[in-house]
Amino acid sequence: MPWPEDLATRYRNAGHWRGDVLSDLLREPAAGDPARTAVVTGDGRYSYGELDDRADRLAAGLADLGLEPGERVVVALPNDVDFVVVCVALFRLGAVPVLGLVAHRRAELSYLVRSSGAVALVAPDAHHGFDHRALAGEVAAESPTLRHVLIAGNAGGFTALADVTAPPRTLPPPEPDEVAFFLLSGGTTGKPKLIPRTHDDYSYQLRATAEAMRFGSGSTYLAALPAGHNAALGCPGVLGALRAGGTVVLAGSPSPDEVFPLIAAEKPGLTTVMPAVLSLWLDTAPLFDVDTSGLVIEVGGAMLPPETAERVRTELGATLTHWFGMAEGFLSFTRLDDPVERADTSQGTPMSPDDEIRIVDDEDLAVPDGETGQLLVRGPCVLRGYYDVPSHNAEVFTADGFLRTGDLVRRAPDGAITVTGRVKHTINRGGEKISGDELETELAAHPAVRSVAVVPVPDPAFGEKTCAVVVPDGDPPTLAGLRAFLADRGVAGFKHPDRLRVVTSLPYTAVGKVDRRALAADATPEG
Ligand code: J2J
Repeated sequence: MPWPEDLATRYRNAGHWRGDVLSDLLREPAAGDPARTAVVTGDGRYSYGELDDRADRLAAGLADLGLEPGERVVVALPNDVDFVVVCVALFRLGAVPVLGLVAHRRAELSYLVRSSGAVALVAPDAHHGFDHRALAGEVAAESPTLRHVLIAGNAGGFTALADVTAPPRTLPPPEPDEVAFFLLSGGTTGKPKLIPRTHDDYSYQLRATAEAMRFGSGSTYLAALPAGHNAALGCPGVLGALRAGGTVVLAGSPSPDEVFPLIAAEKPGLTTVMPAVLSLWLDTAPLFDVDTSGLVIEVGGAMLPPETAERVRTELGATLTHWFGMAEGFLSFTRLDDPVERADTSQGTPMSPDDEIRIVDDEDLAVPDGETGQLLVRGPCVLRGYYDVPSHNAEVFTADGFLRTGDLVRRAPDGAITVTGRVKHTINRGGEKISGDELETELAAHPAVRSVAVVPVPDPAFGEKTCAVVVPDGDPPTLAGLRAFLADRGVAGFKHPDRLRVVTSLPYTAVGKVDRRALAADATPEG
């Protein structure tokens, strides 16, 4: 779904889209200063020269395996150097990464393969004690389009990523307006959809966010969130740091045990977190006694309590910027020079001067500044359609191409946006988005469930957790039973409900839809 020509011309003329392609990542620093450190992990340090060469060899090796430009490859790797090499190699080949998470299980990975028509899957052998190689086998067994399973580490019967290598060769570069990769949506209705991001649009996001965060070749970015998520990938994140010629420190998890020693050793100047992780860092920081005063912390993804923002300054001595972001491409954030109150209470202003926003009521009429309405967005990074779902697109885009975000916001007279809630059926569990429709469909398959609604419940640590409200069919199910059932169906653990409420009937609205608002209002942290 390309942008219409008039808007594309506008974005090019404004200098947003400059014809950059992501296959060029690593190239310049590798040519100018090959020994410079590009990536640091718990296990090692990798130079620009080395990674550039590895990406070239992997791209050639993948071409030899028969992978063609335009073909999709599901990548579900942890934060490790392979993630970077695989992404850049696929960009160079013109193949299209579909970025999953290492937390995804059979249900999610098979869905990503199916919905993208992927021909290959890249996974680790094991991670945090879980056997991802066996998982890859299960996905392959139910995915007829998959021709290759590539395993980072001990491949068993599959192809080892390390063996996919061939002498570097010149490959035709991708076109700037082509899809560079797919991100997974947090969802509005139905199952999460695939978000196409083009070379032009993502390069702009990487450049503009790096400039706003004053991230340059001497800077270090700490990736504590999964690199496959837009927040850690491209704001400026892992790819933006590499584009700028800086250093990326990849933490295997956002756990304080892992992150604080990395901050002490590598002194990153920038990182990204969700509020739940930030609270954990604040609570544990005294145990580590690490100097965090040089750190800029981008926080977003879920509601940030103003007290937490305040603690970032007083307890960490760090600088906070507050973000509203979505993988769909719209970003709004407070700038480094903004007054501190702005960062505590709003998510600042849109990234691009050509981002257009509308804040509307139920009839799609604009609401005045200061009043709450649904946020509609259009702009040089905002997708024009999810992949291959025309009827869904007809619902969630206006006729003139604005995306209905499903988020409720208000705008102050100075233009700053503040998120106040949402109308979409998602649960925001510590920043991880769970599609309510998807989870209800999975739960409804349980034999003891007659009908079910899932709603958020407030949680002090996560912001929100998930409550399943169930009308039983016979003996009611138990929470443990429902969780085990979902695990068996291959649904990722973060989507399993935290609470269960058994009721005799669900409330309905006047038009006959389940009244989730009433259910959510009844929900308490206890259940
Ligand atoms: C409340 N809800 C928020 C905020 C996003 C940077 C930061 C975050 C994301 C992200 C991202 C919020 N307060 N400050 O991609 O680049 C909720 C909204 C939004 C959804 C998008 C980035 N910031 N949200 O969280 O694609 O509901 O992106 O629509 O995962 O997160 O989720 P996602």
